Amino acid sequence: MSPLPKRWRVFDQIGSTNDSIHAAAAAGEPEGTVHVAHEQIGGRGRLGRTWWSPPGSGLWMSVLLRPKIPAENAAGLSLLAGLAVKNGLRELLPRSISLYWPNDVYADSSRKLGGVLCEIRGTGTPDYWISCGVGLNIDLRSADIPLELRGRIADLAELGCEERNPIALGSRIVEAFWPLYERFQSGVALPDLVTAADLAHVGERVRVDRSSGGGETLRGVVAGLGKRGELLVRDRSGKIHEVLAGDVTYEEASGRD
Ligand code: BT5
Repeated sequence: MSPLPKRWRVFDQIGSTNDSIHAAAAAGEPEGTVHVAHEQIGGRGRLGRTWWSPPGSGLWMSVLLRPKIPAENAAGLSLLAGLAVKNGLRELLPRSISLYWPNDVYADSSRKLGGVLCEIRGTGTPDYWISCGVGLNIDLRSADIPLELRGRIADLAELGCEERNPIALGSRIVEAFWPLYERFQSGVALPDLVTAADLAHVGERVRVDRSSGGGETLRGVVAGLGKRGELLVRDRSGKIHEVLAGDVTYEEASGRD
């Protein structure tokens, strides 16, 4: 059986559960420690973005991972966590939701339901940990949705999910994650765990902004996943590029980031 987390801690209000997991990790807490908050007032996404986490409306959860694989191979864990969200919710939803590289879960092609933020800290293998944060909108009906998110987000309630308890939903996701995580650590390549059928965007046109690394914008079509979880993008000349970082925009759905 998978070592399901025994250590769940629930906060009423917190800055970010990713931060509290980092603090717990620094204090020596074991792998599998899980923090869930009713509300986050400093929830964050990637690249300094804000993650809106209103009270009682979603699952705001972080899991402490202490992977045994080299830190440079751990980037794929974010996508594995996204797959765990998709798989963990499968039985609760009338139709499946969409997973987009590197960390997004969408209700349909343009409305975001949730996201994953894996942050790595420490001094390198084996002395590192990951705070794996999952944000998932459960029921936003009583929340005042910020203007910039209106029409761009979705929640589980509208998709017909009757389970609204964040702990129950979080448990399903962690349960779905653990076997994937163990197989990944035992050497199974990421594309064998996250297949083309799991990804919503294979064949879609994509634009990758690589300006933060000093590179030019790349345009092409998603060809699949590389061994370490990199996005493979085929440009017009047929050349395959490996995208490890960078801001990806799927051009068939312009509202996405
Ligand atoms: C993500 O970032 O999608 C990762 C989100 C991870 C949130 C969890 S909650 C528990 C843990 N603690 C944290 O502080 N974070 C993690 P990214 O791909 O950068 O997407 C961020 C973008 O999503 C924002 O710029 C908004 O456009 C949009 N967004 C913000 N809040 C949202 C929400 N509640 N639902 C849907 N979209 C949202």
